[in-house]
Parts: sequence; C-alpha cells; structure tokens
Amino acid sequence: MSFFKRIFSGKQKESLDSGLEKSRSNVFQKLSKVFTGRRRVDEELMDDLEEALITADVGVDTTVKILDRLRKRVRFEAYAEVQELYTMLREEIGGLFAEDAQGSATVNEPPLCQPRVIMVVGVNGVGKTTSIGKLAWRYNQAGKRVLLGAADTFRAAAIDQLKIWSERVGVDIIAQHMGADPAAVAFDTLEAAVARNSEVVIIDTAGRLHNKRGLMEELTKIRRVMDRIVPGAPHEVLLVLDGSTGQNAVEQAKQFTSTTDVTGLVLTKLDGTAKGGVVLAISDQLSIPVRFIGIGEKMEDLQDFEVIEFIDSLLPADWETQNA
Ligand SMILES: Nc1nc2c(ncn2[C@@H]2O[C@H](COP(=O)(O)OP(=O)(O)O)[C@@H](O)[C@H]2O)c(=O)[nH]1
Ligand SMILES: [Mg+2]
Repeated sequence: MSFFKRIFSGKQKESLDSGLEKSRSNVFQKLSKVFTGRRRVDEELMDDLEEALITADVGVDTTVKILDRLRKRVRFEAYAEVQELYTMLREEIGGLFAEDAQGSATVNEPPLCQPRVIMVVGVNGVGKTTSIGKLAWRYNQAGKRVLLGAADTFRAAAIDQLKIWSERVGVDIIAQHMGADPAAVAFDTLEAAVARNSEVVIIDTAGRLHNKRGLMEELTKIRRVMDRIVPGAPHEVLLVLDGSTGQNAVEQAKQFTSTTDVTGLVLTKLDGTAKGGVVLAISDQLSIPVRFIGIGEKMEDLQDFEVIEFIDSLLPADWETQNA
C-alpha cells in the first residue's frame, strides 16, 4: 500500500500544466527564436538551442549533457529537419531523466516505523511552513494521523502560521512560546506523537543558512533529541528550495546538502516563475531526489515530482500544433 496515489490523475496533470504556464511559455519563446525561419539542423542551430536551454534555467551542465546526446543523434541520422528536432529534444531529455529517476523510485513508500518523522529545513522564506501545511493535508487525506511540531520558535508569527495551517488542515500541533528551545519543542512533539499514536510527524524549523555554524549545530541538536525518543528519527529531512530563484536554488542545494544529511528536496513557487527549467537542473545535478514541487499557495498545490509528467508539461508533445 502506498501513502499517496502513484498514478497521476487528469486533474493533477491539469494543475501541473497551469502551475508551469509561465515556465512553459518562457521555454517556448526561447525555442521559437531558435527554430523560426530555419529548415536544416546545423551546428549554428545546435549552438542556439544550447543557449536557449541554458537561459531557460536548465543550467549549463545539464544542457551540455542533453545537447551531447542530441548532437550524436543528429550526426548519426545525418539529416534532420528542424521540425524533428523538437521531438528529439523531448526524447533525449526524457531519456536522461528517466535513467536518473530510477534510483529515487521510493518516493511514496509507506512508513517503515511509527511515527514517521519528517524534518523540514531550508533558508528563510522558501516555503517550508507552507509546504508542511500542504504535506499535512495530503497525509491527512490519505487517512494518516498527523502531528506538527512548531520548532521554528524564532518569530511568534512563524508559530502562528503553522497553527493556522494545522486548523485549516485539521491536524494536531505541538507549540511553545516564541524563543523556546527548538530541540525542546521537537522533544515534546515526539513524546506527544508516541503517546497519541501519531503516524506522521512533521517538524518545522527556523530558516537557516548552511554557513551559519550555530544554526547548523542547532539542527544537529534537534536530531539528537528526536532520535532519543524515536530511534532513527528524523527518517526524512526535506530541504525546501525556492524554485523562482533559478540557478541560485541549485547552488543552495549543493551547499546545504554538503553540510547536512538531506533525504529529499522540495521545490516551491514554480507557479510564479518562468524558471521552472531549474527543476531539471536540480534533479540532474544532485544525487538527492526532488520529492515534491509547489505550484501554488493552496492546500492541494504540492505535487509529487514525476519527471516524465514534468517534462511533458514543460515541453508538451503537441507544441508544433499549438504554435503552428
Ligand atoms: N505561489 C506560491 N507561493 C508559495 C509556494 N510555497 C510557498 N509560497 C509562499 O511563500 C511565502 C513564504 O512561505 P513560508 O512557508 O512562510 O516560508 P518559510 O519561511 O520557509 O517557512 C508565503 O507567502 C507562501 O504563501 C508555492 O508553491 N507557490
Ligand atoms: Mg516558516
């Protein structure tokens, strides 16, 4: 039995499409410039395509990988019409990520231990608390008993924000006063989870930069305390990244994951940006899987990241007809 439905429903695809609207039109605009008025695939066109993908936030390294494959194919097939190149592009990107995604196929595995403890980390304002609310909603919808822990005690507003989400979703929350020791809140939350027989615990944390030593040590302390109550906790550490920051999100992910054990990534705010191509860069560049993407501010707006659906949405198969 899996936690969430594995199959992508038509409704999910629809919201993914509308969430990625800005990114898609950005990619289209860039590709149109490459393809318009040209009939033959030559090296100049390939260079332009390369540049288009890089500036669509797919990033240099990932673009180079895709273009290498495409160049080999174009060379091998000796002659290619510009029309065919879009199809080839989709195929090669799809192939690249389908291979990469194989190792991360455990996205929706059921919990192995109870309670399953998820700790959420990342810098300020990226969407941690919002993603926790959405995630709590999904677990709640899946019939799980969820408990939230407000371990971001830095600002009173942060605690209130999580409380509002807990009410909206209809799940319990453990919170203390502003300025309380985050590790103590995590401790209380796990104790309560054990007592209440909660199935999923999600711990919010204060925004921190990977290079702020004191704050990073605080994370270690929170972990240690949780492990004492529920051995092995946290079972998941989700790093939240703001997708609208494009390549900065890639850098942030690289730096954060080099100092903290992170098990999965959450990319938020893809609805408000044309930089959605960055998701491809991140899932190619990091060995940690992108688990969820945020495509809006509503409860339902957190989706599993499914690479094939994502590519389909960013580069639809019927682009030719749409743009004829
Ligand atoms: N449009 C959009 N806004 C989001 C998304 N995720 C978070 N936000 C907004 O980003 C802002 C910061 O989110 P918050 O959860 O407080 O960030 P935190 O500081 O990391 O906890 C809020 O205004 C959220 O509503 C998303 O997927 N799409
Ligand atoms: Mg927050």
